[in-house]
Amino acid sequence: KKIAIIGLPMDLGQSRRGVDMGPSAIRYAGAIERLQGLHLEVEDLGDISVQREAQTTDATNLKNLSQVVQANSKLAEMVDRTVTKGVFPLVFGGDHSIAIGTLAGISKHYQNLGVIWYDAHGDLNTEETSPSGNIHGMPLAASLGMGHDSLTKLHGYVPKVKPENIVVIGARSLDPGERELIREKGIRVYTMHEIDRLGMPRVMEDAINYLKERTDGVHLSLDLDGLDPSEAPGVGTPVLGGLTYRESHLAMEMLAEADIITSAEFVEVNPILDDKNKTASMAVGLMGSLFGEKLK
Ligand code: DIR
Ligand code: MN
Ligand code: MN
Ligand code: MN
Repeated sequence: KKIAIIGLPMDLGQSRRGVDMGPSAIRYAGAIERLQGLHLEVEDLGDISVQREAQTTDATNLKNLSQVVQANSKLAEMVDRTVTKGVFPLVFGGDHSIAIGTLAGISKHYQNLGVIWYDAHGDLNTEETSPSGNIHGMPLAASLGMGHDSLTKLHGYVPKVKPENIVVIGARSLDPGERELIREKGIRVYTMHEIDRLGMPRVMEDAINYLKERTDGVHLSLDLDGLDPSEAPGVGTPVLGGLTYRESHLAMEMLAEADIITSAEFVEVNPILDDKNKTASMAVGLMGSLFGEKLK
């Protein structure tokens, strides 16, 4: 398997600075060496440049919209080219707004792209429902074709994913508009409640079977705030009561065994808020499992 790493040092999709250093932190934690150790061919395509002038304050409830769109358009191009070459795109964020670009680059290559959204949040807000105006709370909605045109139409087609091809895992902080959308669209969500009740093995088994039935490729979008902040403190919007490292590690191993993941991204690592790069190390550990460490 050939993997291309693409970094997007974006922090304008949310309000705390520092997550733009995520790609460096993840590389510094040994991501490339870890994957090479699994005898994978890894090419690091470097970081995409982000326009960094003063924040825009326009009339919409969308902070830094033009910068977010510009960087995501470049990301979509790069990811698209990567998939065209038959290479696995592995994207390092950056805040979660970058999933808009990743999915835009990937989805056109599939009939039914599946998405696993591993996150404390649903990221299903639009500018109408968002309590914050932060675009990192909107990428999954945008990919469904909901929200501002410049987000939904990115890379020239709408939508990027169908609601029935999405599985959210680890949710424990959902805004009212997000809950409504989940109900309305019938999106499959395993909240912390289901994970507590059923356990991670059963949840992943269910999720994998569900996606296997209906998709021809699966993108893993892993927000490190899905993990509990006691273990992964380097994130901008920590929420108590999250997934443990062990549960997450198992989830990645089960994905590796099922062999369904065709692209991935690791987002929201903020080294300024972290404890000795622990959160980036956790991301790298999860990547190792995702790419089959246990199976080698
Ligand atoms: C909140 C937080 N739902 C918002 N979202 C976050 O601003 O829309 N997503 N932190 O990862
Ligand atoms: Mn997120
Ligand atoms: Mn989150
Ligand atoms: Mn293990």
